[in-house]
Amino acid sequence: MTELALNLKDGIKTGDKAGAQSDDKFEIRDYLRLDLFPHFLCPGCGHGIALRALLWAVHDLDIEKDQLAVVSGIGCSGRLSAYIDANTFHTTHGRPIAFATGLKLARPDLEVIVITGDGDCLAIGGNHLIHAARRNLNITCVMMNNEVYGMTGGQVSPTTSLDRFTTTTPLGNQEPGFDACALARGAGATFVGREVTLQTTALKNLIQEGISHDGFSFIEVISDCTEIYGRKNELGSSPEMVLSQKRSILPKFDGTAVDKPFRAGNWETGVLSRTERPEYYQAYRDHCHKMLGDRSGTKQ
Ligand SMILES: Cc1ncc(C[n+]2csc(CCOP(=O)(O)OP(=O)(O)O)c2C)c(N)n1
Ligand code: SF4
Repeated sequence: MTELALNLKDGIKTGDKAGAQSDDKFEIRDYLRLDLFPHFLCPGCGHGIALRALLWAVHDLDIEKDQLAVVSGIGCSGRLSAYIDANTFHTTHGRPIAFATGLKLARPDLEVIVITGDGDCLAIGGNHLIHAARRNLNITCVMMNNEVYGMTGGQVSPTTSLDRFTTTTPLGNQEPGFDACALARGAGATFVGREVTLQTTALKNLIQEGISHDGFSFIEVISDCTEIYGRKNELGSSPEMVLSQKRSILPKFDGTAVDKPFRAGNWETGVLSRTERPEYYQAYRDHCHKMLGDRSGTKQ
């Protein structure tokens, strides 16, 4: 895939490092397509804070815009890629990891980041998540978990907490929610972490570590759908919702939560697991060289 083909949106300046424009001080505006503003997020939506943390991490890692590719699915979370001034792909519902996999294999030089939601990533896209984790390709998946299908009006999702009201659970949800981090870790993700939007600096640092990790990184952002989920469950205003995130953090990760139904009120945060094993692109390349030999065709 050519670089030209990657620059789907107008406005990206090749070789432009936004940090250079602002004396290395992070200015979110340097990374946004301001011509698309005003953005569509509801006031107080946690996804906006998550986007800021992600772009701040990109800034601190000195990733040039033309080296960054952000792939997203469909949802309020999925819509975020459109606002990022880099190579962006707004793909189909549940498929951003599949698109990102093809992109990374074709252009391993790019920093490939997936933005997805709990519905996009764990329901329709669940298969892609587990196989990407198994493969250990060097991409970073940032999943924004607001426990609901926000964009389509608030249907139940795989992470909806027990007894919560959604448009499809009018009497309260009775399905135990998913622990996405446990799933990703079990499937083989070599970097797994979770953070709440209230702790934006910690979230930025976590995303930064995930991007720096050589292998499949899965980061769950505890986000808030204030307008639909919050309103329907009488969870209060946006500040009240983010403050309740903080009360839901467990003081220390002891590994036992994996066996319990995952629900609001027992989140382990920070880096939950980090392991080393061969990264897929490099391992596949080395294997091909071994089997097919170098350019002279000699097997090694
Ligand atoms: C194949 C397909 N099925 C269903 C939809 C409708 N749809 C759009 S977004 C969405 C859910 C998004 O929820 P989530 O990923 O949690 O993102 P959020 O909006 O909460 O950020 C659904 C079901 C679709 N666009 N395509
Ligand atoms: S519907 Fe919910 S998730 Fe979507 S922008 Fe509004 S608050 Fe955010």
